[in-house]
Amino acid sequence: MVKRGLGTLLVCAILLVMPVDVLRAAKDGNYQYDILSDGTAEITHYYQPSYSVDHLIIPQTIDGYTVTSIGSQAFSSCTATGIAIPDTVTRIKRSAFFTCTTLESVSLPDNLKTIEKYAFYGNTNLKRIVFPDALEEIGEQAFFGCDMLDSMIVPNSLKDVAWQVFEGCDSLRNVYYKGTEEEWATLRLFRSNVGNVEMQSTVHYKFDLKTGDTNGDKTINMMDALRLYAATSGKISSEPLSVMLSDIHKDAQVNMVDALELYTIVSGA
Ligand SMILES: [Ca+2]
Ligand SMILES: [Ca+2]
Repeated sequence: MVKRGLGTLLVCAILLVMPVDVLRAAKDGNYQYDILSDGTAEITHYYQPSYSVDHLIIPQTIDGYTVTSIGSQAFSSCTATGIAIPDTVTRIKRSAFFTCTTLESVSLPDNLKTIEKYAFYGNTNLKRIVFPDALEEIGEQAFFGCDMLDSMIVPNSLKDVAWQVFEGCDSLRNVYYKGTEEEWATLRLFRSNVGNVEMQSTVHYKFDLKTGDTNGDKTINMMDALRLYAATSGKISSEPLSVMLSDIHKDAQVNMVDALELYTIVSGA
């Protein structure tokens, strides 16, 4: 009787430690994933292929399930130079892209709300980052040691910033903030950083350059498409800001494909 009681207790204990929001796990190609309780998918592991992948585009759906979450450590030590995360993703979990030391550019999803702790920790080649307008929180040391990061765009939707998010980002020089100076002061983005990241970088307030507005005149038209074409075909030297905001095709690289896509959009073709 006691034995049976213990058995029941053990089963209960096992059920208690099982994650309740995961219905089942599966694998499709290079991606291992869990199906969450809302019927969407979380990528839990990426199996790197034997051939090198330069620019990795993470799919919006796997086996018909919409990808909404990048799981803990899913892409840690990934060797791609660019990664595009689909707009369906709202959460990037702890250490998801931990020490991806070859990663130079990442395209974050438009609907991203949360970047958990250590998410991009030690991405020593990451140069720029555009945080999307939906972003609300960034966890501790999320970009710790990204020592090539030189500029970033920060939305005023961001409210919750943990400590030492940009510790060791010694190359950071320009922060383009979409809010006011007063909002910036309450955000405390560089909270608890030990180094002098805050002192050496300039914050530009009320930044409102839109994606695709490559000449910065507040409208997006054929002139922008032509300018982007010229920039990506080497006819004019590209400006960092318009480059940062010209990944129309969202594959973590700015090239002639983006110019053609912008041309198609503005010409209504
Ligand atoms: Ca324009
Ligand atoms: Ca692109």
